[in-house]
Amino acid sequence: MGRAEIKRFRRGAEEVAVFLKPRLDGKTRIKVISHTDADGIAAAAILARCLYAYNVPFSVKLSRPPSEEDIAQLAAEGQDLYIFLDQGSGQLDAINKHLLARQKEVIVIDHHPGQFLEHPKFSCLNPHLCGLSGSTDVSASGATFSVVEQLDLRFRSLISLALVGAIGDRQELSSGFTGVNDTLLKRAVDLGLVRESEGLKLVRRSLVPAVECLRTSTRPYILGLSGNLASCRSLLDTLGLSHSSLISDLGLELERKLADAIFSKAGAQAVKEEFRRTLWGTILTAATDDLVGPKELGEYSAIIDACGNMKRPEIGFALAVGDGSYQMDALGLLSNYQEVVLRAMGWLVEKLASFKIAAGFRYLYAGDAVDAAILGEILSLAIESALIPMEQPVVGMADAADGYVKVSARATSRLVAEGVNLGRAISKAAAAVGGYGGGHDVSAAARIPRNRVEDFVVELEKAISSGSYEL
Ligand SMILES: [Mn+2]
Repeated sequence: MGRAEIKRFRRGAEEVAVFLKPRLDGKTRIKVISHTDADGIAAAAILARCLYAYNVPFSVKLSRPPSEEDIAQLAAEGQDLYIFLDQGSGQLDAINKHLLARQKEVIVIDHHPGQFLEHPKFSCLNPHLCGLSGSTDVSASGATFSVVEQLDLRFRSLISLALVGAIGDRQELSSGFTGVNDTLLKRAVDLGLVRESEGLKLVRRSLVPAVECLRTSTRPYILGLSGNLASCRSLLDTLGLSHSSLISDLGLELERKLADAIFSKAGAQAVKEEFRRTLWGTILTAATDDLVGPKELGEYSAIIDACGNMKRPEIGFALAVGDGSYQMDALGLLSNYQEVVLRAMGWLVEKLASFKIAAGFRYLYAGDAVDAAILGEILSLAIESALIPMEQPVVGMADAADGYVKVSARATSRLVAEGVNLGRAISKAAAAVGGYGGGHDVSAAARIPRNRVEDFVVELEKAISSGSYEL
C-alpha cells in the first residue's frame, strides 16, 4: 500500500463530498445509521457536527449492522437520504432492494469488505475499493472525516475524533498508524491539533487514582496486579508513590519507574513484546477544546466505546458531538464497564488451559459463562496482554439469545501477513451451518445455531485450510 492508494482514497472522498454537498440544502431529510462502537460513534459525531453546521434536518440511529428487516423499516421512515457509517458494505443487496429501488438516496462510508454497487442515487467510500486495508489503513471515522473536511475547512479540527475512532478499532499497531490514518495523524500534529508523548498507556490514567487505574487494568491485564487491590497498593508503596495520584501527573521519569516495577511484577508475561507494547508507548492528546471531556485520545476512545458496550451509545455520541453535560454519565459507564471486563478477564485467565486445538486455530466454547457481547473484546485483550499463544488464530464462542451462539475470532497482523483472512473463513463456515457472519481479515464474528457448534468447528477447519490462507 502506498501513496497512489491514499490518493485514490482522497479522490473517492471528494466524490462522496460532491454527492453530499447539494443535499445539504436544508430540504433533504437525512438519516444517519452508524455502529455502536467507538469508531461508529466517532464517525456519527463527525458527520452530525457537519450536518448541524449546515442546519440540515437529520436524525441518527446507532445500532449493530442492520438486518434486511431493519433496512426495510428504515425505508418506511420516509427520509430522503440515508447515510450508513461503519456498516452498509455487507448489506448492499438489502439497501438496493429497499432503499434505492424506492427512489431513496444512499451514501455508504465504511471500511468493512463487501460488494460494490453502481447506481445514480448511490455514493460510497471504502478503503477496500482503493487498494487499502480496511482493518489498518483507515476506519469509518477516518473515512467520514475525509469526506467532511472536503466540504469546509472549519471541520478540520474533527481530525482528533477521526483518530479516536481508529484507536477504538485497534488500527494503531505497535509500529504506529499506516495508510490514511498515518497521514491523518501527521497532519493533526503539524496543525497543532494533537500532541504525541510517551508513557503508560493504561486506560483512565488521567481519570482515576493510580491504585484504581492499576487494579482495573485490562489493557493489558497484568497478572498479579489486575483485580488485586492489595498488590496494587504495595507496588505503589515500594516506589513511594501516593495511591491517589494520577498516572498522567507523574511525569515521564516516575512513569518509567512505575512501568519497570509493573514489568518485574508481571514476570514471564512481561517478557513478551506484545505485553510491553500494550503497556508502554505513544500517547496522543488533543491540543484543542474541540474534544469535550478527557483530552487523551485513547481514553476518549475507551469512554465512548464503553457507552456502546453498556448499551448507552447515545451518551457517548452526545459527548462526542460536544455536550459536556454527559461527561459524568459517560465516565460512570466506563467505570462500570471496566469492572465487567475485569471480571470477564479474570474468568478467561482461569480458562486459558481449556482452549481446544483444531486444525489451524485454537478455540473455547464458553456456554453461558461469559457475556457473548464482550467475548471478542476479552479475546483481543488477552492477545494484547500476551496471555494466549498466537501462532494460530483464536476463536471464542458463547451462548447468545434465541438459540444462537456468538462466534468471535481474532488473528494478529503477523498472521494476516502470512495469509490468514478470518472474515472470509468465518463467513464461509457460518454459512455452511446455517448461520451468518464475516468481518475483517484480523477480526471477525458470526452467529450460528447452538446445535451446530461442532459442525462449525469442522467447517472452520476446512475454510481456514483452503481459501482463507490465500492472499
Ligand atoms: Mn469500524
